[in-house]
Amino acid sequence: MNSLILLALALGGACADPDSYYAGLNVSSPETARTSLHSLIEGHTRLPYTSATQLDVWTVLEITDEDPTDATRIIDVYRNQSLLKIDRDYQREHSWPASYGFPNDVSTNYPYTDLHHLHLADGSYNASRGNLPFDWCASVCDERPTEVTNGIGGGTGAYPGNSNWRASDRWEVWKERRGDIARGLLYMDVRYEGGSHPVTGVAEPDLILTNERSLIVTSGGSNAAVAYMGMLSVLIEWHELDPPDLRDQARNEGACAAQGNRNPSSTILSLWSAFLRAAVGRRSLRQASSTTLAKNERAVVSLSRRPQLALKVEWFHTASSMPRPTTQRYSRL
Ligand SMILES: [Ca+2]
Ligand SMILES: [Ca+2]
Repeated sequence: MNSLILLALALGGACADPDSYYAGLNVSSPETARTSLHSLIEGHTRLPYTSATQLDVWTVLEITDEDPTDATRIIDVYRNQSLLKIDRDYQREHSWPASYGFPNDVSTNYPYTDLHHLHLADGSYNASRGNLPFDWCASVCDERPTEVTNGIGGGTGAYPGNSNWRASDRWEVWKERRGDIARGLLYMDVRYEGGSHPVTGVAEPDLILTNERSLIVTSGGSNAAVAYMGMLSVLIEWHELDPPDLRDQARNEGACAAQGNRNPSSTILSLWSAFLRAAVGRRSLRQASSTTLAKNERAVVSLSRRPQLALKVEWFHTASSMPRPTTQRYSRL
């Protein structure tokens, strides 16, 4: 029995049954879907970032990011190395940089230790990424190659290959992990909507994904009321190009077992994609008038509840590369 299952069995609770977890979802409109999703995923239990006596972020990440072929090792997110846990020669990467909205490791800071957006990362790559927004990096970029681990990664010299790419204003995640990163940030946008934690009453920031670079600024001192990260259109694209797989599911289950809430983007792919395009994108457009969605795409979403939690989603692409109108139907994974 692997470490993740042991952790889930030990902690159980809200994570035992996804259908029950999402039973309160109201999909009557994209807006109510967003609001009800937020209600379902807010109020999680905060783990300490580092603790000698309690379950902490280190322990859970070393389970969720475990090398599936060797339980004594982890695989780091950007360099794709398999590294021994006992050496702990890696760092904890805030994919939503803590400097954008929640800078300090204090006991009242929920996003700082939120497992859904934390990954284990090679220290030099973590430093190179810094707090750069995520974006495509097709020209004038430096390569940060991956290593071959379990048959994926490796190779250098040609864009995009299997490499991460960096410029002074952007970081492009390599192809196997770009969806993983995107889903963490998409979760953060919906999880943190301002207001206060429903159990502890602690004030929380409103974290918002945007395409407007001028909004993405560091926040000193304590948590910001509102903070931005991007690029929204790219992250939605990455989520769809690199959909959830067994690693994402393991991460979701492990994080939920530990802190008590799920990342819907790893569970309800179809709803999440359509919902983001319609609700997150639309809201972001209202807040930043110069923001545009990627590639002329416009979502028209129809969500309906079939028996149980099965969801039907249709949307019409207006991208020039696709027939129009095109209807795609998805069911819940
Ligand atoms: Ca992936
Ligand atoms: Ca938000």
